[in-house]
Amino acid sequence: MDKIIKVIARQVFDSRGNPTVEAEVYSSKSSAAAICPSGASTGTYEAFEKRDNVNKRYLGKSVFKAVKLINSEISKKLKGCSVHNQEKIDTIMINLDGTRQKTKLGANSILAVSMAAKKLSAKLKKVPLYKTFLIKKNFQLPYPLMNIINGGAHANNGLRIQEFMIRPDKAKNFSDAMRICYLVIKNLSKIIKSKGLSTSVGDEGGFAPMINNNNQAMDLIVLAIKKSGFVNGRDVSICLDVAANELYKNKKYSIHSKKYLTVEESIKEYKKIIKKYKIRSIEDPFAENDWSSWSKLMKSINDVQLVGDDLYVTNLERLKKGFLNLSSNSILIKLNQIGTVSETMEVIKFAQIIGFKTIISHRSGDSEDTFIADLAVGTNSNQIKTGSLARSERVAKYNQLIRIEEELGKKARMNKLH
Ligand code: 2PG
Ligand code: MG
Repeated sequence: MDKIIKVIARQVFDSRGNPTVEAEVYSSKSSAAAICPSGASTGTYEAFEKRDNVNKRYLGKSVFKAVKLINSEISKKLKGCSVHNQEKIDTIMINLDGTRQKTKLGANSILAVSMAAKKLSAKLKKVPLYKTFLIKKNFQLPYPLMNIINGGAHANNGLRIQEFMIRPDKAKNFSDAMRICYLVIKNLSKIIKSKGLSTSVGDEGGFAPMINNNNQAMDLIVLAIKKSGFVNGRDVSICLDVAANELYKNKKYSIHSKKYLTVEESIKEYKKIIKKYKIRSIEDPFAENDWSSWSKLMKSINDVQLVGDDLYVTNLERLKKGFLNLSSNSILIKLNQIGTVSETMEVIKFAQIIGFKTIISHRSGDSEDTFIADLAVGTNSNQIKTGSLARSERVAKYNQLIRIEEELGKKARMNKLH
């Protein structure tokens, strides 16, 4: 039996330059490491991210306490446990923590260990990581949701909506999906430049030009799609992450302009832009506790993917509530919102049983770790959201999917959108 002999951790840095946790799990034969990502527009109900807070040497952001907990308590508890028993490993850590939101150990320490153990198990079994999740054959590649214009908390341009994404709906395979996105992004760059705007990028690799009007951003994307020889809404579609938690005050929303509108008025505006820009997917259109507005929107639109991110925070209880309330039809999956691989798998399984689309996602603060690319294929998740074709921490996930597609060869299939 392959047993864990020790776990060690260290403080490394994420793509925003902030400290984060890397954990390395050892058996007698081998070891594997994983890095925990970190969000900016976080939901209230996410699992807790442990930072030192008082350590002025790192502006309070260091993670030495989390690292120490892994090196001492977690390592001691996991010693002797089978590397291949992921549920047991995760349960031991969940129990050791003992809190609802993992506030004692921190989800950043627990998740880094959980992912590293999963990687080590695959390595020892000599199988690719993606083959160790739900699906054992007939693997499907996800559609990329590429965030090509950044706003909200991910840029400082004043754009209300956080993410303007494209999805290559008519892609024949994953490499073709990459080619389509590549063309649109390169044309978008030219268009932005020709308007005298900056082509520098935001936290997720999308352009962050100094424009502050949602429609202006979408006009640029429509033009780029057209210039690339594609039809908006058919070959490529525009998808949004509103991250509406950040735009909510006194039951009103400032999504569509700086002005705060009622829910009814906001829905009216949503319907207008859905029609005008042929938007196929909207994530977090309303705030995390505003369940009734989600259901109102669900009832008033057809054929649009409504994705719960801050609403569900990859949490089974919240997903069940959303299902019963008819709040959405899709869920964004982020490992560090819940804190272990096993709990993430439980949520994905349930979501797929109730007919929700599962979309695997990066965080705005991410790393070279490509775990989520394998997770997307290994769960036949419909889409993956991992930024634009810029910044290596984003591109790394896409490159891993290209490798997986190549390895699957003729057996590789693209997921189905409808
Ligand atoms: C989101 C994510 C990832 P963050 O809101 O979907 O794009 O952002 O990691 O900042 O929460
Ligand atoms: Mg989101």
